[in-house]
Amino acid sequence: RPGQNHHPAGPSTPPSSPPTQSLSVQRQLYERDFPLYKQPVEVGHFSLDSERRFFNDARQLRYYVEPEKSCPNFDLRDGYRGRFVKRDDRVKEKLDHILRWILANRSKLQSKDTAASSSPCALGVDIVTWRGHLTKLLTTPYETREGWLLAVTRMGGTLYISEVETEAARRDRENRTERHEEMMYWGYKFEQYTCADDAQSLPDPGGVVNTNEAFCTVVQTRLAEHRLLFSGEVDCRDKDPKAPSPPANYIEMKTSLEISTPKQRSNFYRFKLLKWWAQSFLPGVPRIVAGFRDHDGVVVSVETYHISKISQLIKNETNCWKPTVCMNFCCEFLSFVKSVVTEDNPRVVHLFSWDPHRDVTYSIHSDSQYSFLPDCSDHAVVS
Ligand code: 0WD
Ligand code: CA
Repeated sequence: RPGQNHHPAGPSTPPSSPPTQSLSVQRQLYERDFPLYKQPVEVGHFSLDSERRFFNDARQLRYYVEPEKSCPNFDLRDGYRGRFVKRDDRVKEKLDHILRWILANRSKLQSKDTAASSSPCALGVDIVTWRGHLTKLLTTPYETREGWLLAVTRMGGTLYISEVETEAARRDRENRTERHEEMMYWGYKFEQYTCADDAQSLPDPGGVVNTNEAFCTVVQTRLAEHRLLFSGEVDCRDKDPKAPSPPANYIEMKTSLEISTPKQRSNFYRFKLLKWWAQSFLPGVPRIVAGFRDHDGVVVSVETYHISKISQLIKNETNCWKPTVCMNFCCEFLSFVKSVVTEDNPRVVHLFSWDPHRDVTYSIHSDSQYSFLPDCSDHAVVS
């Protein structure tokens, strides 16, 4: 392969030299001090209704209601046939909802200095993306099974990052077993058992589960020199009116197989808690409520995990993941992207590609199937 490797933490590249061609994912390269990660600030939110329509408000935000018993016996299979409307996951929405939110809330973004000065960056942020895409970057140094494709376009000085489904992921999606399809429902059903529509009411386990519905927070933060704006789906909030302001009052709901052997416990810490930690740490969601279920989809216990305590929890685990490796890799990837994607053009996509046990590489595409931003002459796309 031509070109050199982008060296993390190496001497900084002079601005005139050509960008490097690849980025290494090896963990030991990222074992250094934790990078600066500013406390994420919620700058807005939006809702998607039962028909996946966008609303610039919090109508889909739900309220957590603690289960009556520590062993609640929730039946997660209930309603799978008959009271379930599943989002069409063949439809790729790319960044469309975030772009709509930005159009409706531009004024909240332009910070005083960018609005007044001649900053080359119109939005005042370097990176716009989904939280889920950043989660994939954080977990990459520890991922051994699934690769990813991330499309990147520079427009108005800001880099937009949108995932492209890999061939392997498409095959997996098209060949899911009936059992797997049903198990994907269980997580949503658990939310229905524990979340109410307002602070005064109770959950309604007899209602319909509709996975088109979503409440998404939009947060701003900074990872080292990278100013980030991203959105992530939030399951519910603390119903106490005295709870802290968002995102500190948000709660992430999860389900997992009950842990009955040391092997299961170790796998849970090494693999599942990594994904849970990365996903909630990014937007500053402080708590996860986990429902542990048996093989028949019955929740046998409920436990709360505080994100700030997870790194302590895993410290005694051998061969475990390190938060600093996750954050340093993500930071280095964003620097790599910035050095590569210099052309400011909504029609140009740099497609970054990674497969387990390989380096990150990229290819360049103009006016291709990968384009995901509206052209200036094409306002219809997001209006
Ligand atoms: O363009 C894309 N490739 C995707 C866009 C893939 C996945 C989601 N989305 C959009 C959807 O609009 C969704 O509402 O992003 C939103 C969620 O974004 P996120 O928070 O950045 O995604 P992530 O952190 O991966 O998932 C958060 C939750 C999931 O909760 P669990 O506990 O399972 O991690 O969002 C839900 C799911 O409840 N979710 C989805 N909902 C609808 N369609 C999808 C999906 N494809 N993926 C995850
Ligand atoms: Ca969840």
